[in-house]
Amino acid sequence: MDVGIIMGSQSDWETMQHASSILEELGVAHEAKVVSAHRTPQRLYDYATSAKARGLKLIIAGAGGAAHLPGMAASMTPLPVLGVPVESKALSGLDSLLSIAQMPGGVPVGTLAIGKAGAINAGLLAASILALSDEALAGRLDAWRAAQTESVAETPR
Ligand code: RP5
Repeated sequence: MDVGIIMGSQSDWETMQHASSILEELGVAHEAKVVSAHRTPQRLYDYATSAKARGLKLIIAGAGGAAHLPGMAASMTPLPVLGVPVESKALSGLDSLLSIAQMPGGVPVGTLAIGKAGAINAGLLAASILALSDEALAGRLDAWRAAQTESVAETPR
């Protein structure tokens, strides 16, 4: 398993499934788990502290509102953590974005855009990081990008 996708709630899966789909498309081995910083702190501790030893290379963490999950995970693992701010009901994800992006110097979280776009880009970014040491994956990623470029019509329909 190369990538661990974690999310604060079952309700985040609607967003985070897009990270999973991209990794699936690119043939990157991954797992997805619900791990809440607030409701299941022991599960978070166990997940983050064992991630590297289990062989994970990178974590994608999505959460909404008071979104502590990515930052807390980053504090307990040396693996790169990509954070996805999930769109919240009260503040449309601005709270999630600021919670995830505004980490103190010393504990980095690579923060993506709010919602679906952020989840897709977290998957693509994870793939491009892993592709640095995986030529076959680099080839699949190049093909994915070429197909995306090809799909953009020059003339609007
Ligand atoms: C956060 O609270 C989760 O990441 C989720 O985005 C948000 C709402 O969770 P639920 O009340 O839907 O479980 O911890």
